[in-house]
Amino acid sequence: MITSASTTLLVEKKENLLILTLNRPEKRNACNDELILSIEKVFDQVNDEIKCIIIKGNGKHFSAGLDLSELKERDIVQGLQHSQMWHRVMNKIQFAACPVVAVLHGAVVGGGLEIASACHIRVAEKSTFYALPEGQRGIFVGGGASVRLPKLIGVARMTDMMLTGRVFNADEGERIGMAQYLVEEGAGLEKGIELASKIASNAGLTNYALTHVLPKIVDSNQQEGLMLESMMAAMAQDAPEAKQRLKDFLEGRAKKVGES
Ligand code: 1HE
Repeated sequence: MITSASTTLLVEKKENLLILTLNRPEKRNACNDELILSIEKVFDQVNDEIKCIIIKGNGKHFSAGLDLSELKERDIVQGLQHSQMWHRVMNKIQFAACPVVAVLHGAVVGGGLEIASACHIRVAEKSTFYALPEGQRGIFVGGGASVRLPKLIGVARMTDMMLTGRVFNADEGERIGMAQYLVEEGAGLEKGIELASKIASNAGLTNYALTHVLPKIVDSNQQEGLMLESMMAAMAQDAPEAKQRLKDFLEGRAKKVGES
């Protein structure tokens, strides 16, 4: 059984899905070390039984980011180590054993946006807003936003958010690539579960290729990227599950594109 080390993170198993809830609503799910390390402990326990993970927030907001009350008297080395601790945990989300869906509402700011951008798919309810208040607080992002966020929204938009404190609302966020799905208030979890169930029905190797190999292809130069793609394509098509799925389609047993 997968368990949480702290009440700041709730864990619920729903068939082959795992639903994680950031649970410090009185502090707007501000992420203290206890919460971040609890996320790591849960991801360390994920086994083959779990096919997709959902992360959401309890209360009015997804997350207010780093718990600023813990950012007091760190020296430079401690600051580096703290940022690298976040990097380690965000990598565990991005390179988890299965895909991860974020369900967003309210504030998705600072470190909250870093958690969301480490996930593979983002569903946003209408109340969602995105910001990087680090710029105004006199600090810098430290949880991987400078690597992951420009891939979603572009360098210029991230720079604007930090230089000017620009806040994007849910509609704008969906248009610029923060979230792939925009849903009515309160409908995020249902949509997240619907998507997670589809993801869970894919061949494991396809999901692995998308979450572990695609990011490496994107970070490669063209020649290396194309070779990685060819190798992944060859491995995927050779798997018995792929052969069965292709046979099912050719013999009329599989769904057509667009059929649910
Ligand atoms: C907090 C935090 C926090 C709330 N750390 N305690 N993040 C920020 O700069 C965002 C700061 N937070 C806000 O702008 C607002 O709280 C919200 C817009 C997110 C929500 O507003 P609201 O009106 O719903 O809540 P609130 O009344 O502001 O906050 C409720 C309580 O949560 C209050 O504490 P209380 O004891 O007075 O009740 C707040 O102090 C507390 N709280 N946000 C600590 N962030 C890996 S590096 C990442 C770097 C960053 O993430 S920097 C960005 C930090």
